[in-house]
Amino acid sequence: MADFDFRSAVGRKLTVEELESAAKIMRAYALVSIHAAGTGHPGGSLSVMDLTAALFLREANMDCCNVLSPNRDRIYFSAGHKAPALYVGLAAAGFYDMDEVVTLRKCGSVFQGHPHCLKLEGVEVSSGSLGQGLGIGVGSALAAKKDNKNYRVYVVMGDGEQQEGSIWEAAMSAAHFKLDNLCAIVDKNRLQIDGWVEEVMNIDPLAEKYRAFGWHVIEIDGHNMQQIVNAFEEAKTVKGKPSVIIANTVKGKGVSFMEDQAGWHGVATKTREQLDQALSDLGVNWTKEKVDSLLALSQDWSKEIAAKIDSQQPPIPGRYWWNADQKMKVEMDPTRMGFGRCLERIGDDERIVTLHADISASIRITAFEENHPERKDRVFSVGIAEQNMMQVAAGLALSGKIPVTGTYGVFAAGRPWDQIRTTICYGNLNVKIAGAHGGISVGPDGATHQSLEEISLMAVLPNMTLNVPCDSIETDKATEACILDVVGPAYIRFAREATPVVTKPDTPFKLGIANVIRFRGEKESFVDAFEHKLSTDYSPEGEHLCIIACGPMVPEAMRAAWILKEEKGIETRVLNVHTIKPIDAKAIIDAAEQIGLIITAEEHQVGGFGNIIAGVAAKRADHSKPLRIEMIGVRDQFGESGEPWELMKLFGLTAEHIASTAIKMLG
Ligand SMILES: Cc1ncc(C[n+]2csc(CCOP(=O)(O)OP(=O)(O)O)c2C)c(N)n1
Repeated sequence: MADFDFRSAVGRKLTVEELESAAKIMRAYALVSIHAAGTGHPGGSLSVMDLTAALFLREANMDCCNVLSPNRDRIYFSAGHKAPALYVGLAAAGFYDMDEVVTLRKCGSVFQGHPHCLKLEGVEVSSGSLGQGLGIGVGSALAAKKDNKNYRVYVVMGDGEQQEGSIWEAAMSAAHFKLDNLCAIVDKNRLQIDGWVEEVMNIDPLAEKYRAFGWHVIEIDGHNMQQIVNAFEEAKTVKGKPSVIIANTVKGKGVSFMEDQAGWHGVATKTREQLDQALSDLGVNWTKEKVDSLLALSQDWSKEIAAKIDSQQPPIPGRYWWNADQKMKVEMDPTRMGFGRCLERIGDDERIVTLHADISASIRITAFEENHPERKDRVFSVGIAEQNMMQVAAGLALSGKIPVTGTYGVFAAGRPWDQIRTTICYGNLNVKIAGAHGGISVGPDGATHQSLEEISLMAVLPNMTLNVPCDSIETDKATEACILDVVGPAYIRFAREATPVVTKPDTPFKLGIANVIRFRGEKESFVDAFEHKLSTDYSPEGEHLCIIACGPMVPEAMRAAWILKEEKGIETRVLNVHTIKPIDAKAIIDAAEQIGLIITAEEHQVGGFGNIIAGVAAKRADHSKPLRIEMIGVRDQFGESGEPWELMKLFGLTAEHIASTAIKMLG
C-alpha cells in the first residue's frame, strides 16, 4: 500500500475508504514512535485510531492555519496516555509533519509522554490523570451555549477510565445542562492495565448507565469506519441532551500479537523484528529505509539533547558518576522492589489487606499475593478510583483491618487528598498509602506522572506518618515499620527508576530517627565506603557541611560527600531523614548548631522537604554559629519527559549540583 497523502487531505472531509487508509498509516507512525521512544502506550493508541482518524480528518471542524479559531470544534483527549493517537491525529490534520512525532517522549520534545497544551498547538488541554476530560468538555460546551457559538465538543475516554467517579459527576451535569453540543466517545476495548475491565471493576451495562444519566447513547463497532461516521452524524441531530458513542474496539487493534493483550497496554515493541512484524500486520509496506530513517531521526534527537544537557553540568573534574569508574560501584534497584519484598514477607498477618487501583504489578503491591494464592481473598481491586480506594480503606480500617493502598504518588496523594485528610487523618485511621513514582526520575511518562508534591501534601496532615526511604533495602524496613508498628495513617514514598542501593540489611533503621552517614574513604564498593549510624549514636566530628536528604537523594548526597572530600578535602555529614513525620528534630538542630551550613536535597518541588528542615533548624537554641541553608530540588516548575538520569541532570538534582553548591557556600 502506498503512503497516504495527508497533505492533500487537509481542509476536506475524507471518504470512508480514505479514512481507513489514513488510520493504517497513523497506526504505523504511532507504533514506530513508541518503538523509537522505547516506551509508551500502544494498546489504547491502536484501539482508538479509527475513531481518531474520523474525528480529525472528517468530523471535527478545525483549521491548522487558524489553530485557535474561536469557532473550532474542541477535541479533548481525556485518556492522555493515548497521546500517540492524538499526535498523529493532529499531524494528519496538517498541524505538523507526521515524521516529527518520532521524538515522542524524548527530553525537549513537544510530544510529551502525556499531552501538554502549552508545548504543542492543537492540544486543547493537558491530560494524563484519568477521569478529568468529561468535566472539561461540559465546561467548554456550556461556554459555547452561553456565547451562542455553534462549535461542538468531543471528549475521548477509555472504558477503564469510566471507573473514575468524576466521570459520573460530569455525566450528570452534561445532561442537567442539556448539552447537545457535547459528544463523548468511549473507546471500549474491554481491557485496562490490570486485565479485563469486567474483572477489575465492571462498568457494564455502560449504555444503560449513560441512558439513566440522561444521555443519548449510540453503540457501534469502533473499527467499522462507516458506523463511526454515521455515529458522529447521528450525534449532531440529537437535541436537548448530550450524546455518547460507545465504540466497541480491540486493544492493540491491527497487530496480531497485541490484540486483546493487557500486557501491551504500556510497553513498546522491544526488537526491530517485532516492530517489522507489527507494521506488516497493519498492512503497511514501508521500506526498511523508511523505518530506518524515522528511527534515526529519533536517535539523533536523543544524542543532541544528551550532549546539550551534559555540557550544562557543573564542572567537577573527576569522574564520579554511578558505576562509571571502579570506585563508584553500586547495585541499582528500584525502591518499589523493597516495598514488594516486605509485603510478601509480612503478608501472613491476617489483618493486612491490599487495595489495587489498576496500577498494581508495576508498584509491586502484587508481591503480597503472587506466591501466596491463599492471600488472594485479602486483595481488593477498586479499579481506577483512587478517591473510593481511600474510602474503602477507611472502612476496612474501621473494622480492624490494616489496609495497604497503592498507586502512583500523584494519584495516591493528590487525587484523594480530602479523603485522606478528613476521613483517614482526622479519624487517625490505620490506613497505609504507598505512593509510587515519586520524583522526576519517573522519566518518559512526563510531568503528569512525576509526583513532586507529596511531601508537602502529606507532611501538613496531623496524625500522618511520612516516610521517604533512601533505597530498596530501607524501603523494606520502612514499609514494615509503617504497617506493623505505626497505628494510624502512614504514607511511604518510593521511586520508579532503579536507584543505588546504599544501605545493607544490618544498617540501623529506626522510624523517626535520622541516620548520620559519613564517608570513610574509598572501598571496592560504594556502600562499604560509608558508615551509617543512628543520629542518637553519633558524636560530631567537626564537619564543614551537613547535607540533609531524603529518598534517592540520599545516595546523591553521599556521592557529593565523596566528591567534596576528594576534590576539596571538605568533610560532610550526610543526614538521611527518611522519616519526615515525626521528624528527628534533634539531629537537625544538632547539625544547625554544630555545623551551621546545611544543604537540603529532595527530588520534589524545592522546599517541600527543605522548608520543613529549615523550620526545625531555626529552633536551635545555640546561636553562636551563623546558620546558612541552601536547597536543592525542582525549582517551581513541572517536570517533563526524558530519560530518568538525563532529567536528574536537567533539573539539577545530582551529586554534582549538590557538591558545586557546597563549594560556592564554603567559598
Ligand atoms: C487518575 C489516574 N489513575 C491512574 C492512571 C494510570 N493509568 C493510565 S492508563 C490506565 C488504564 C486505563 O484504562 P482504559 O481507560 O481502559 O484505557 P485503555 O485500556 O484503552 O488504554 C491507568 C490506570 C492515570 N493515568 N490516572
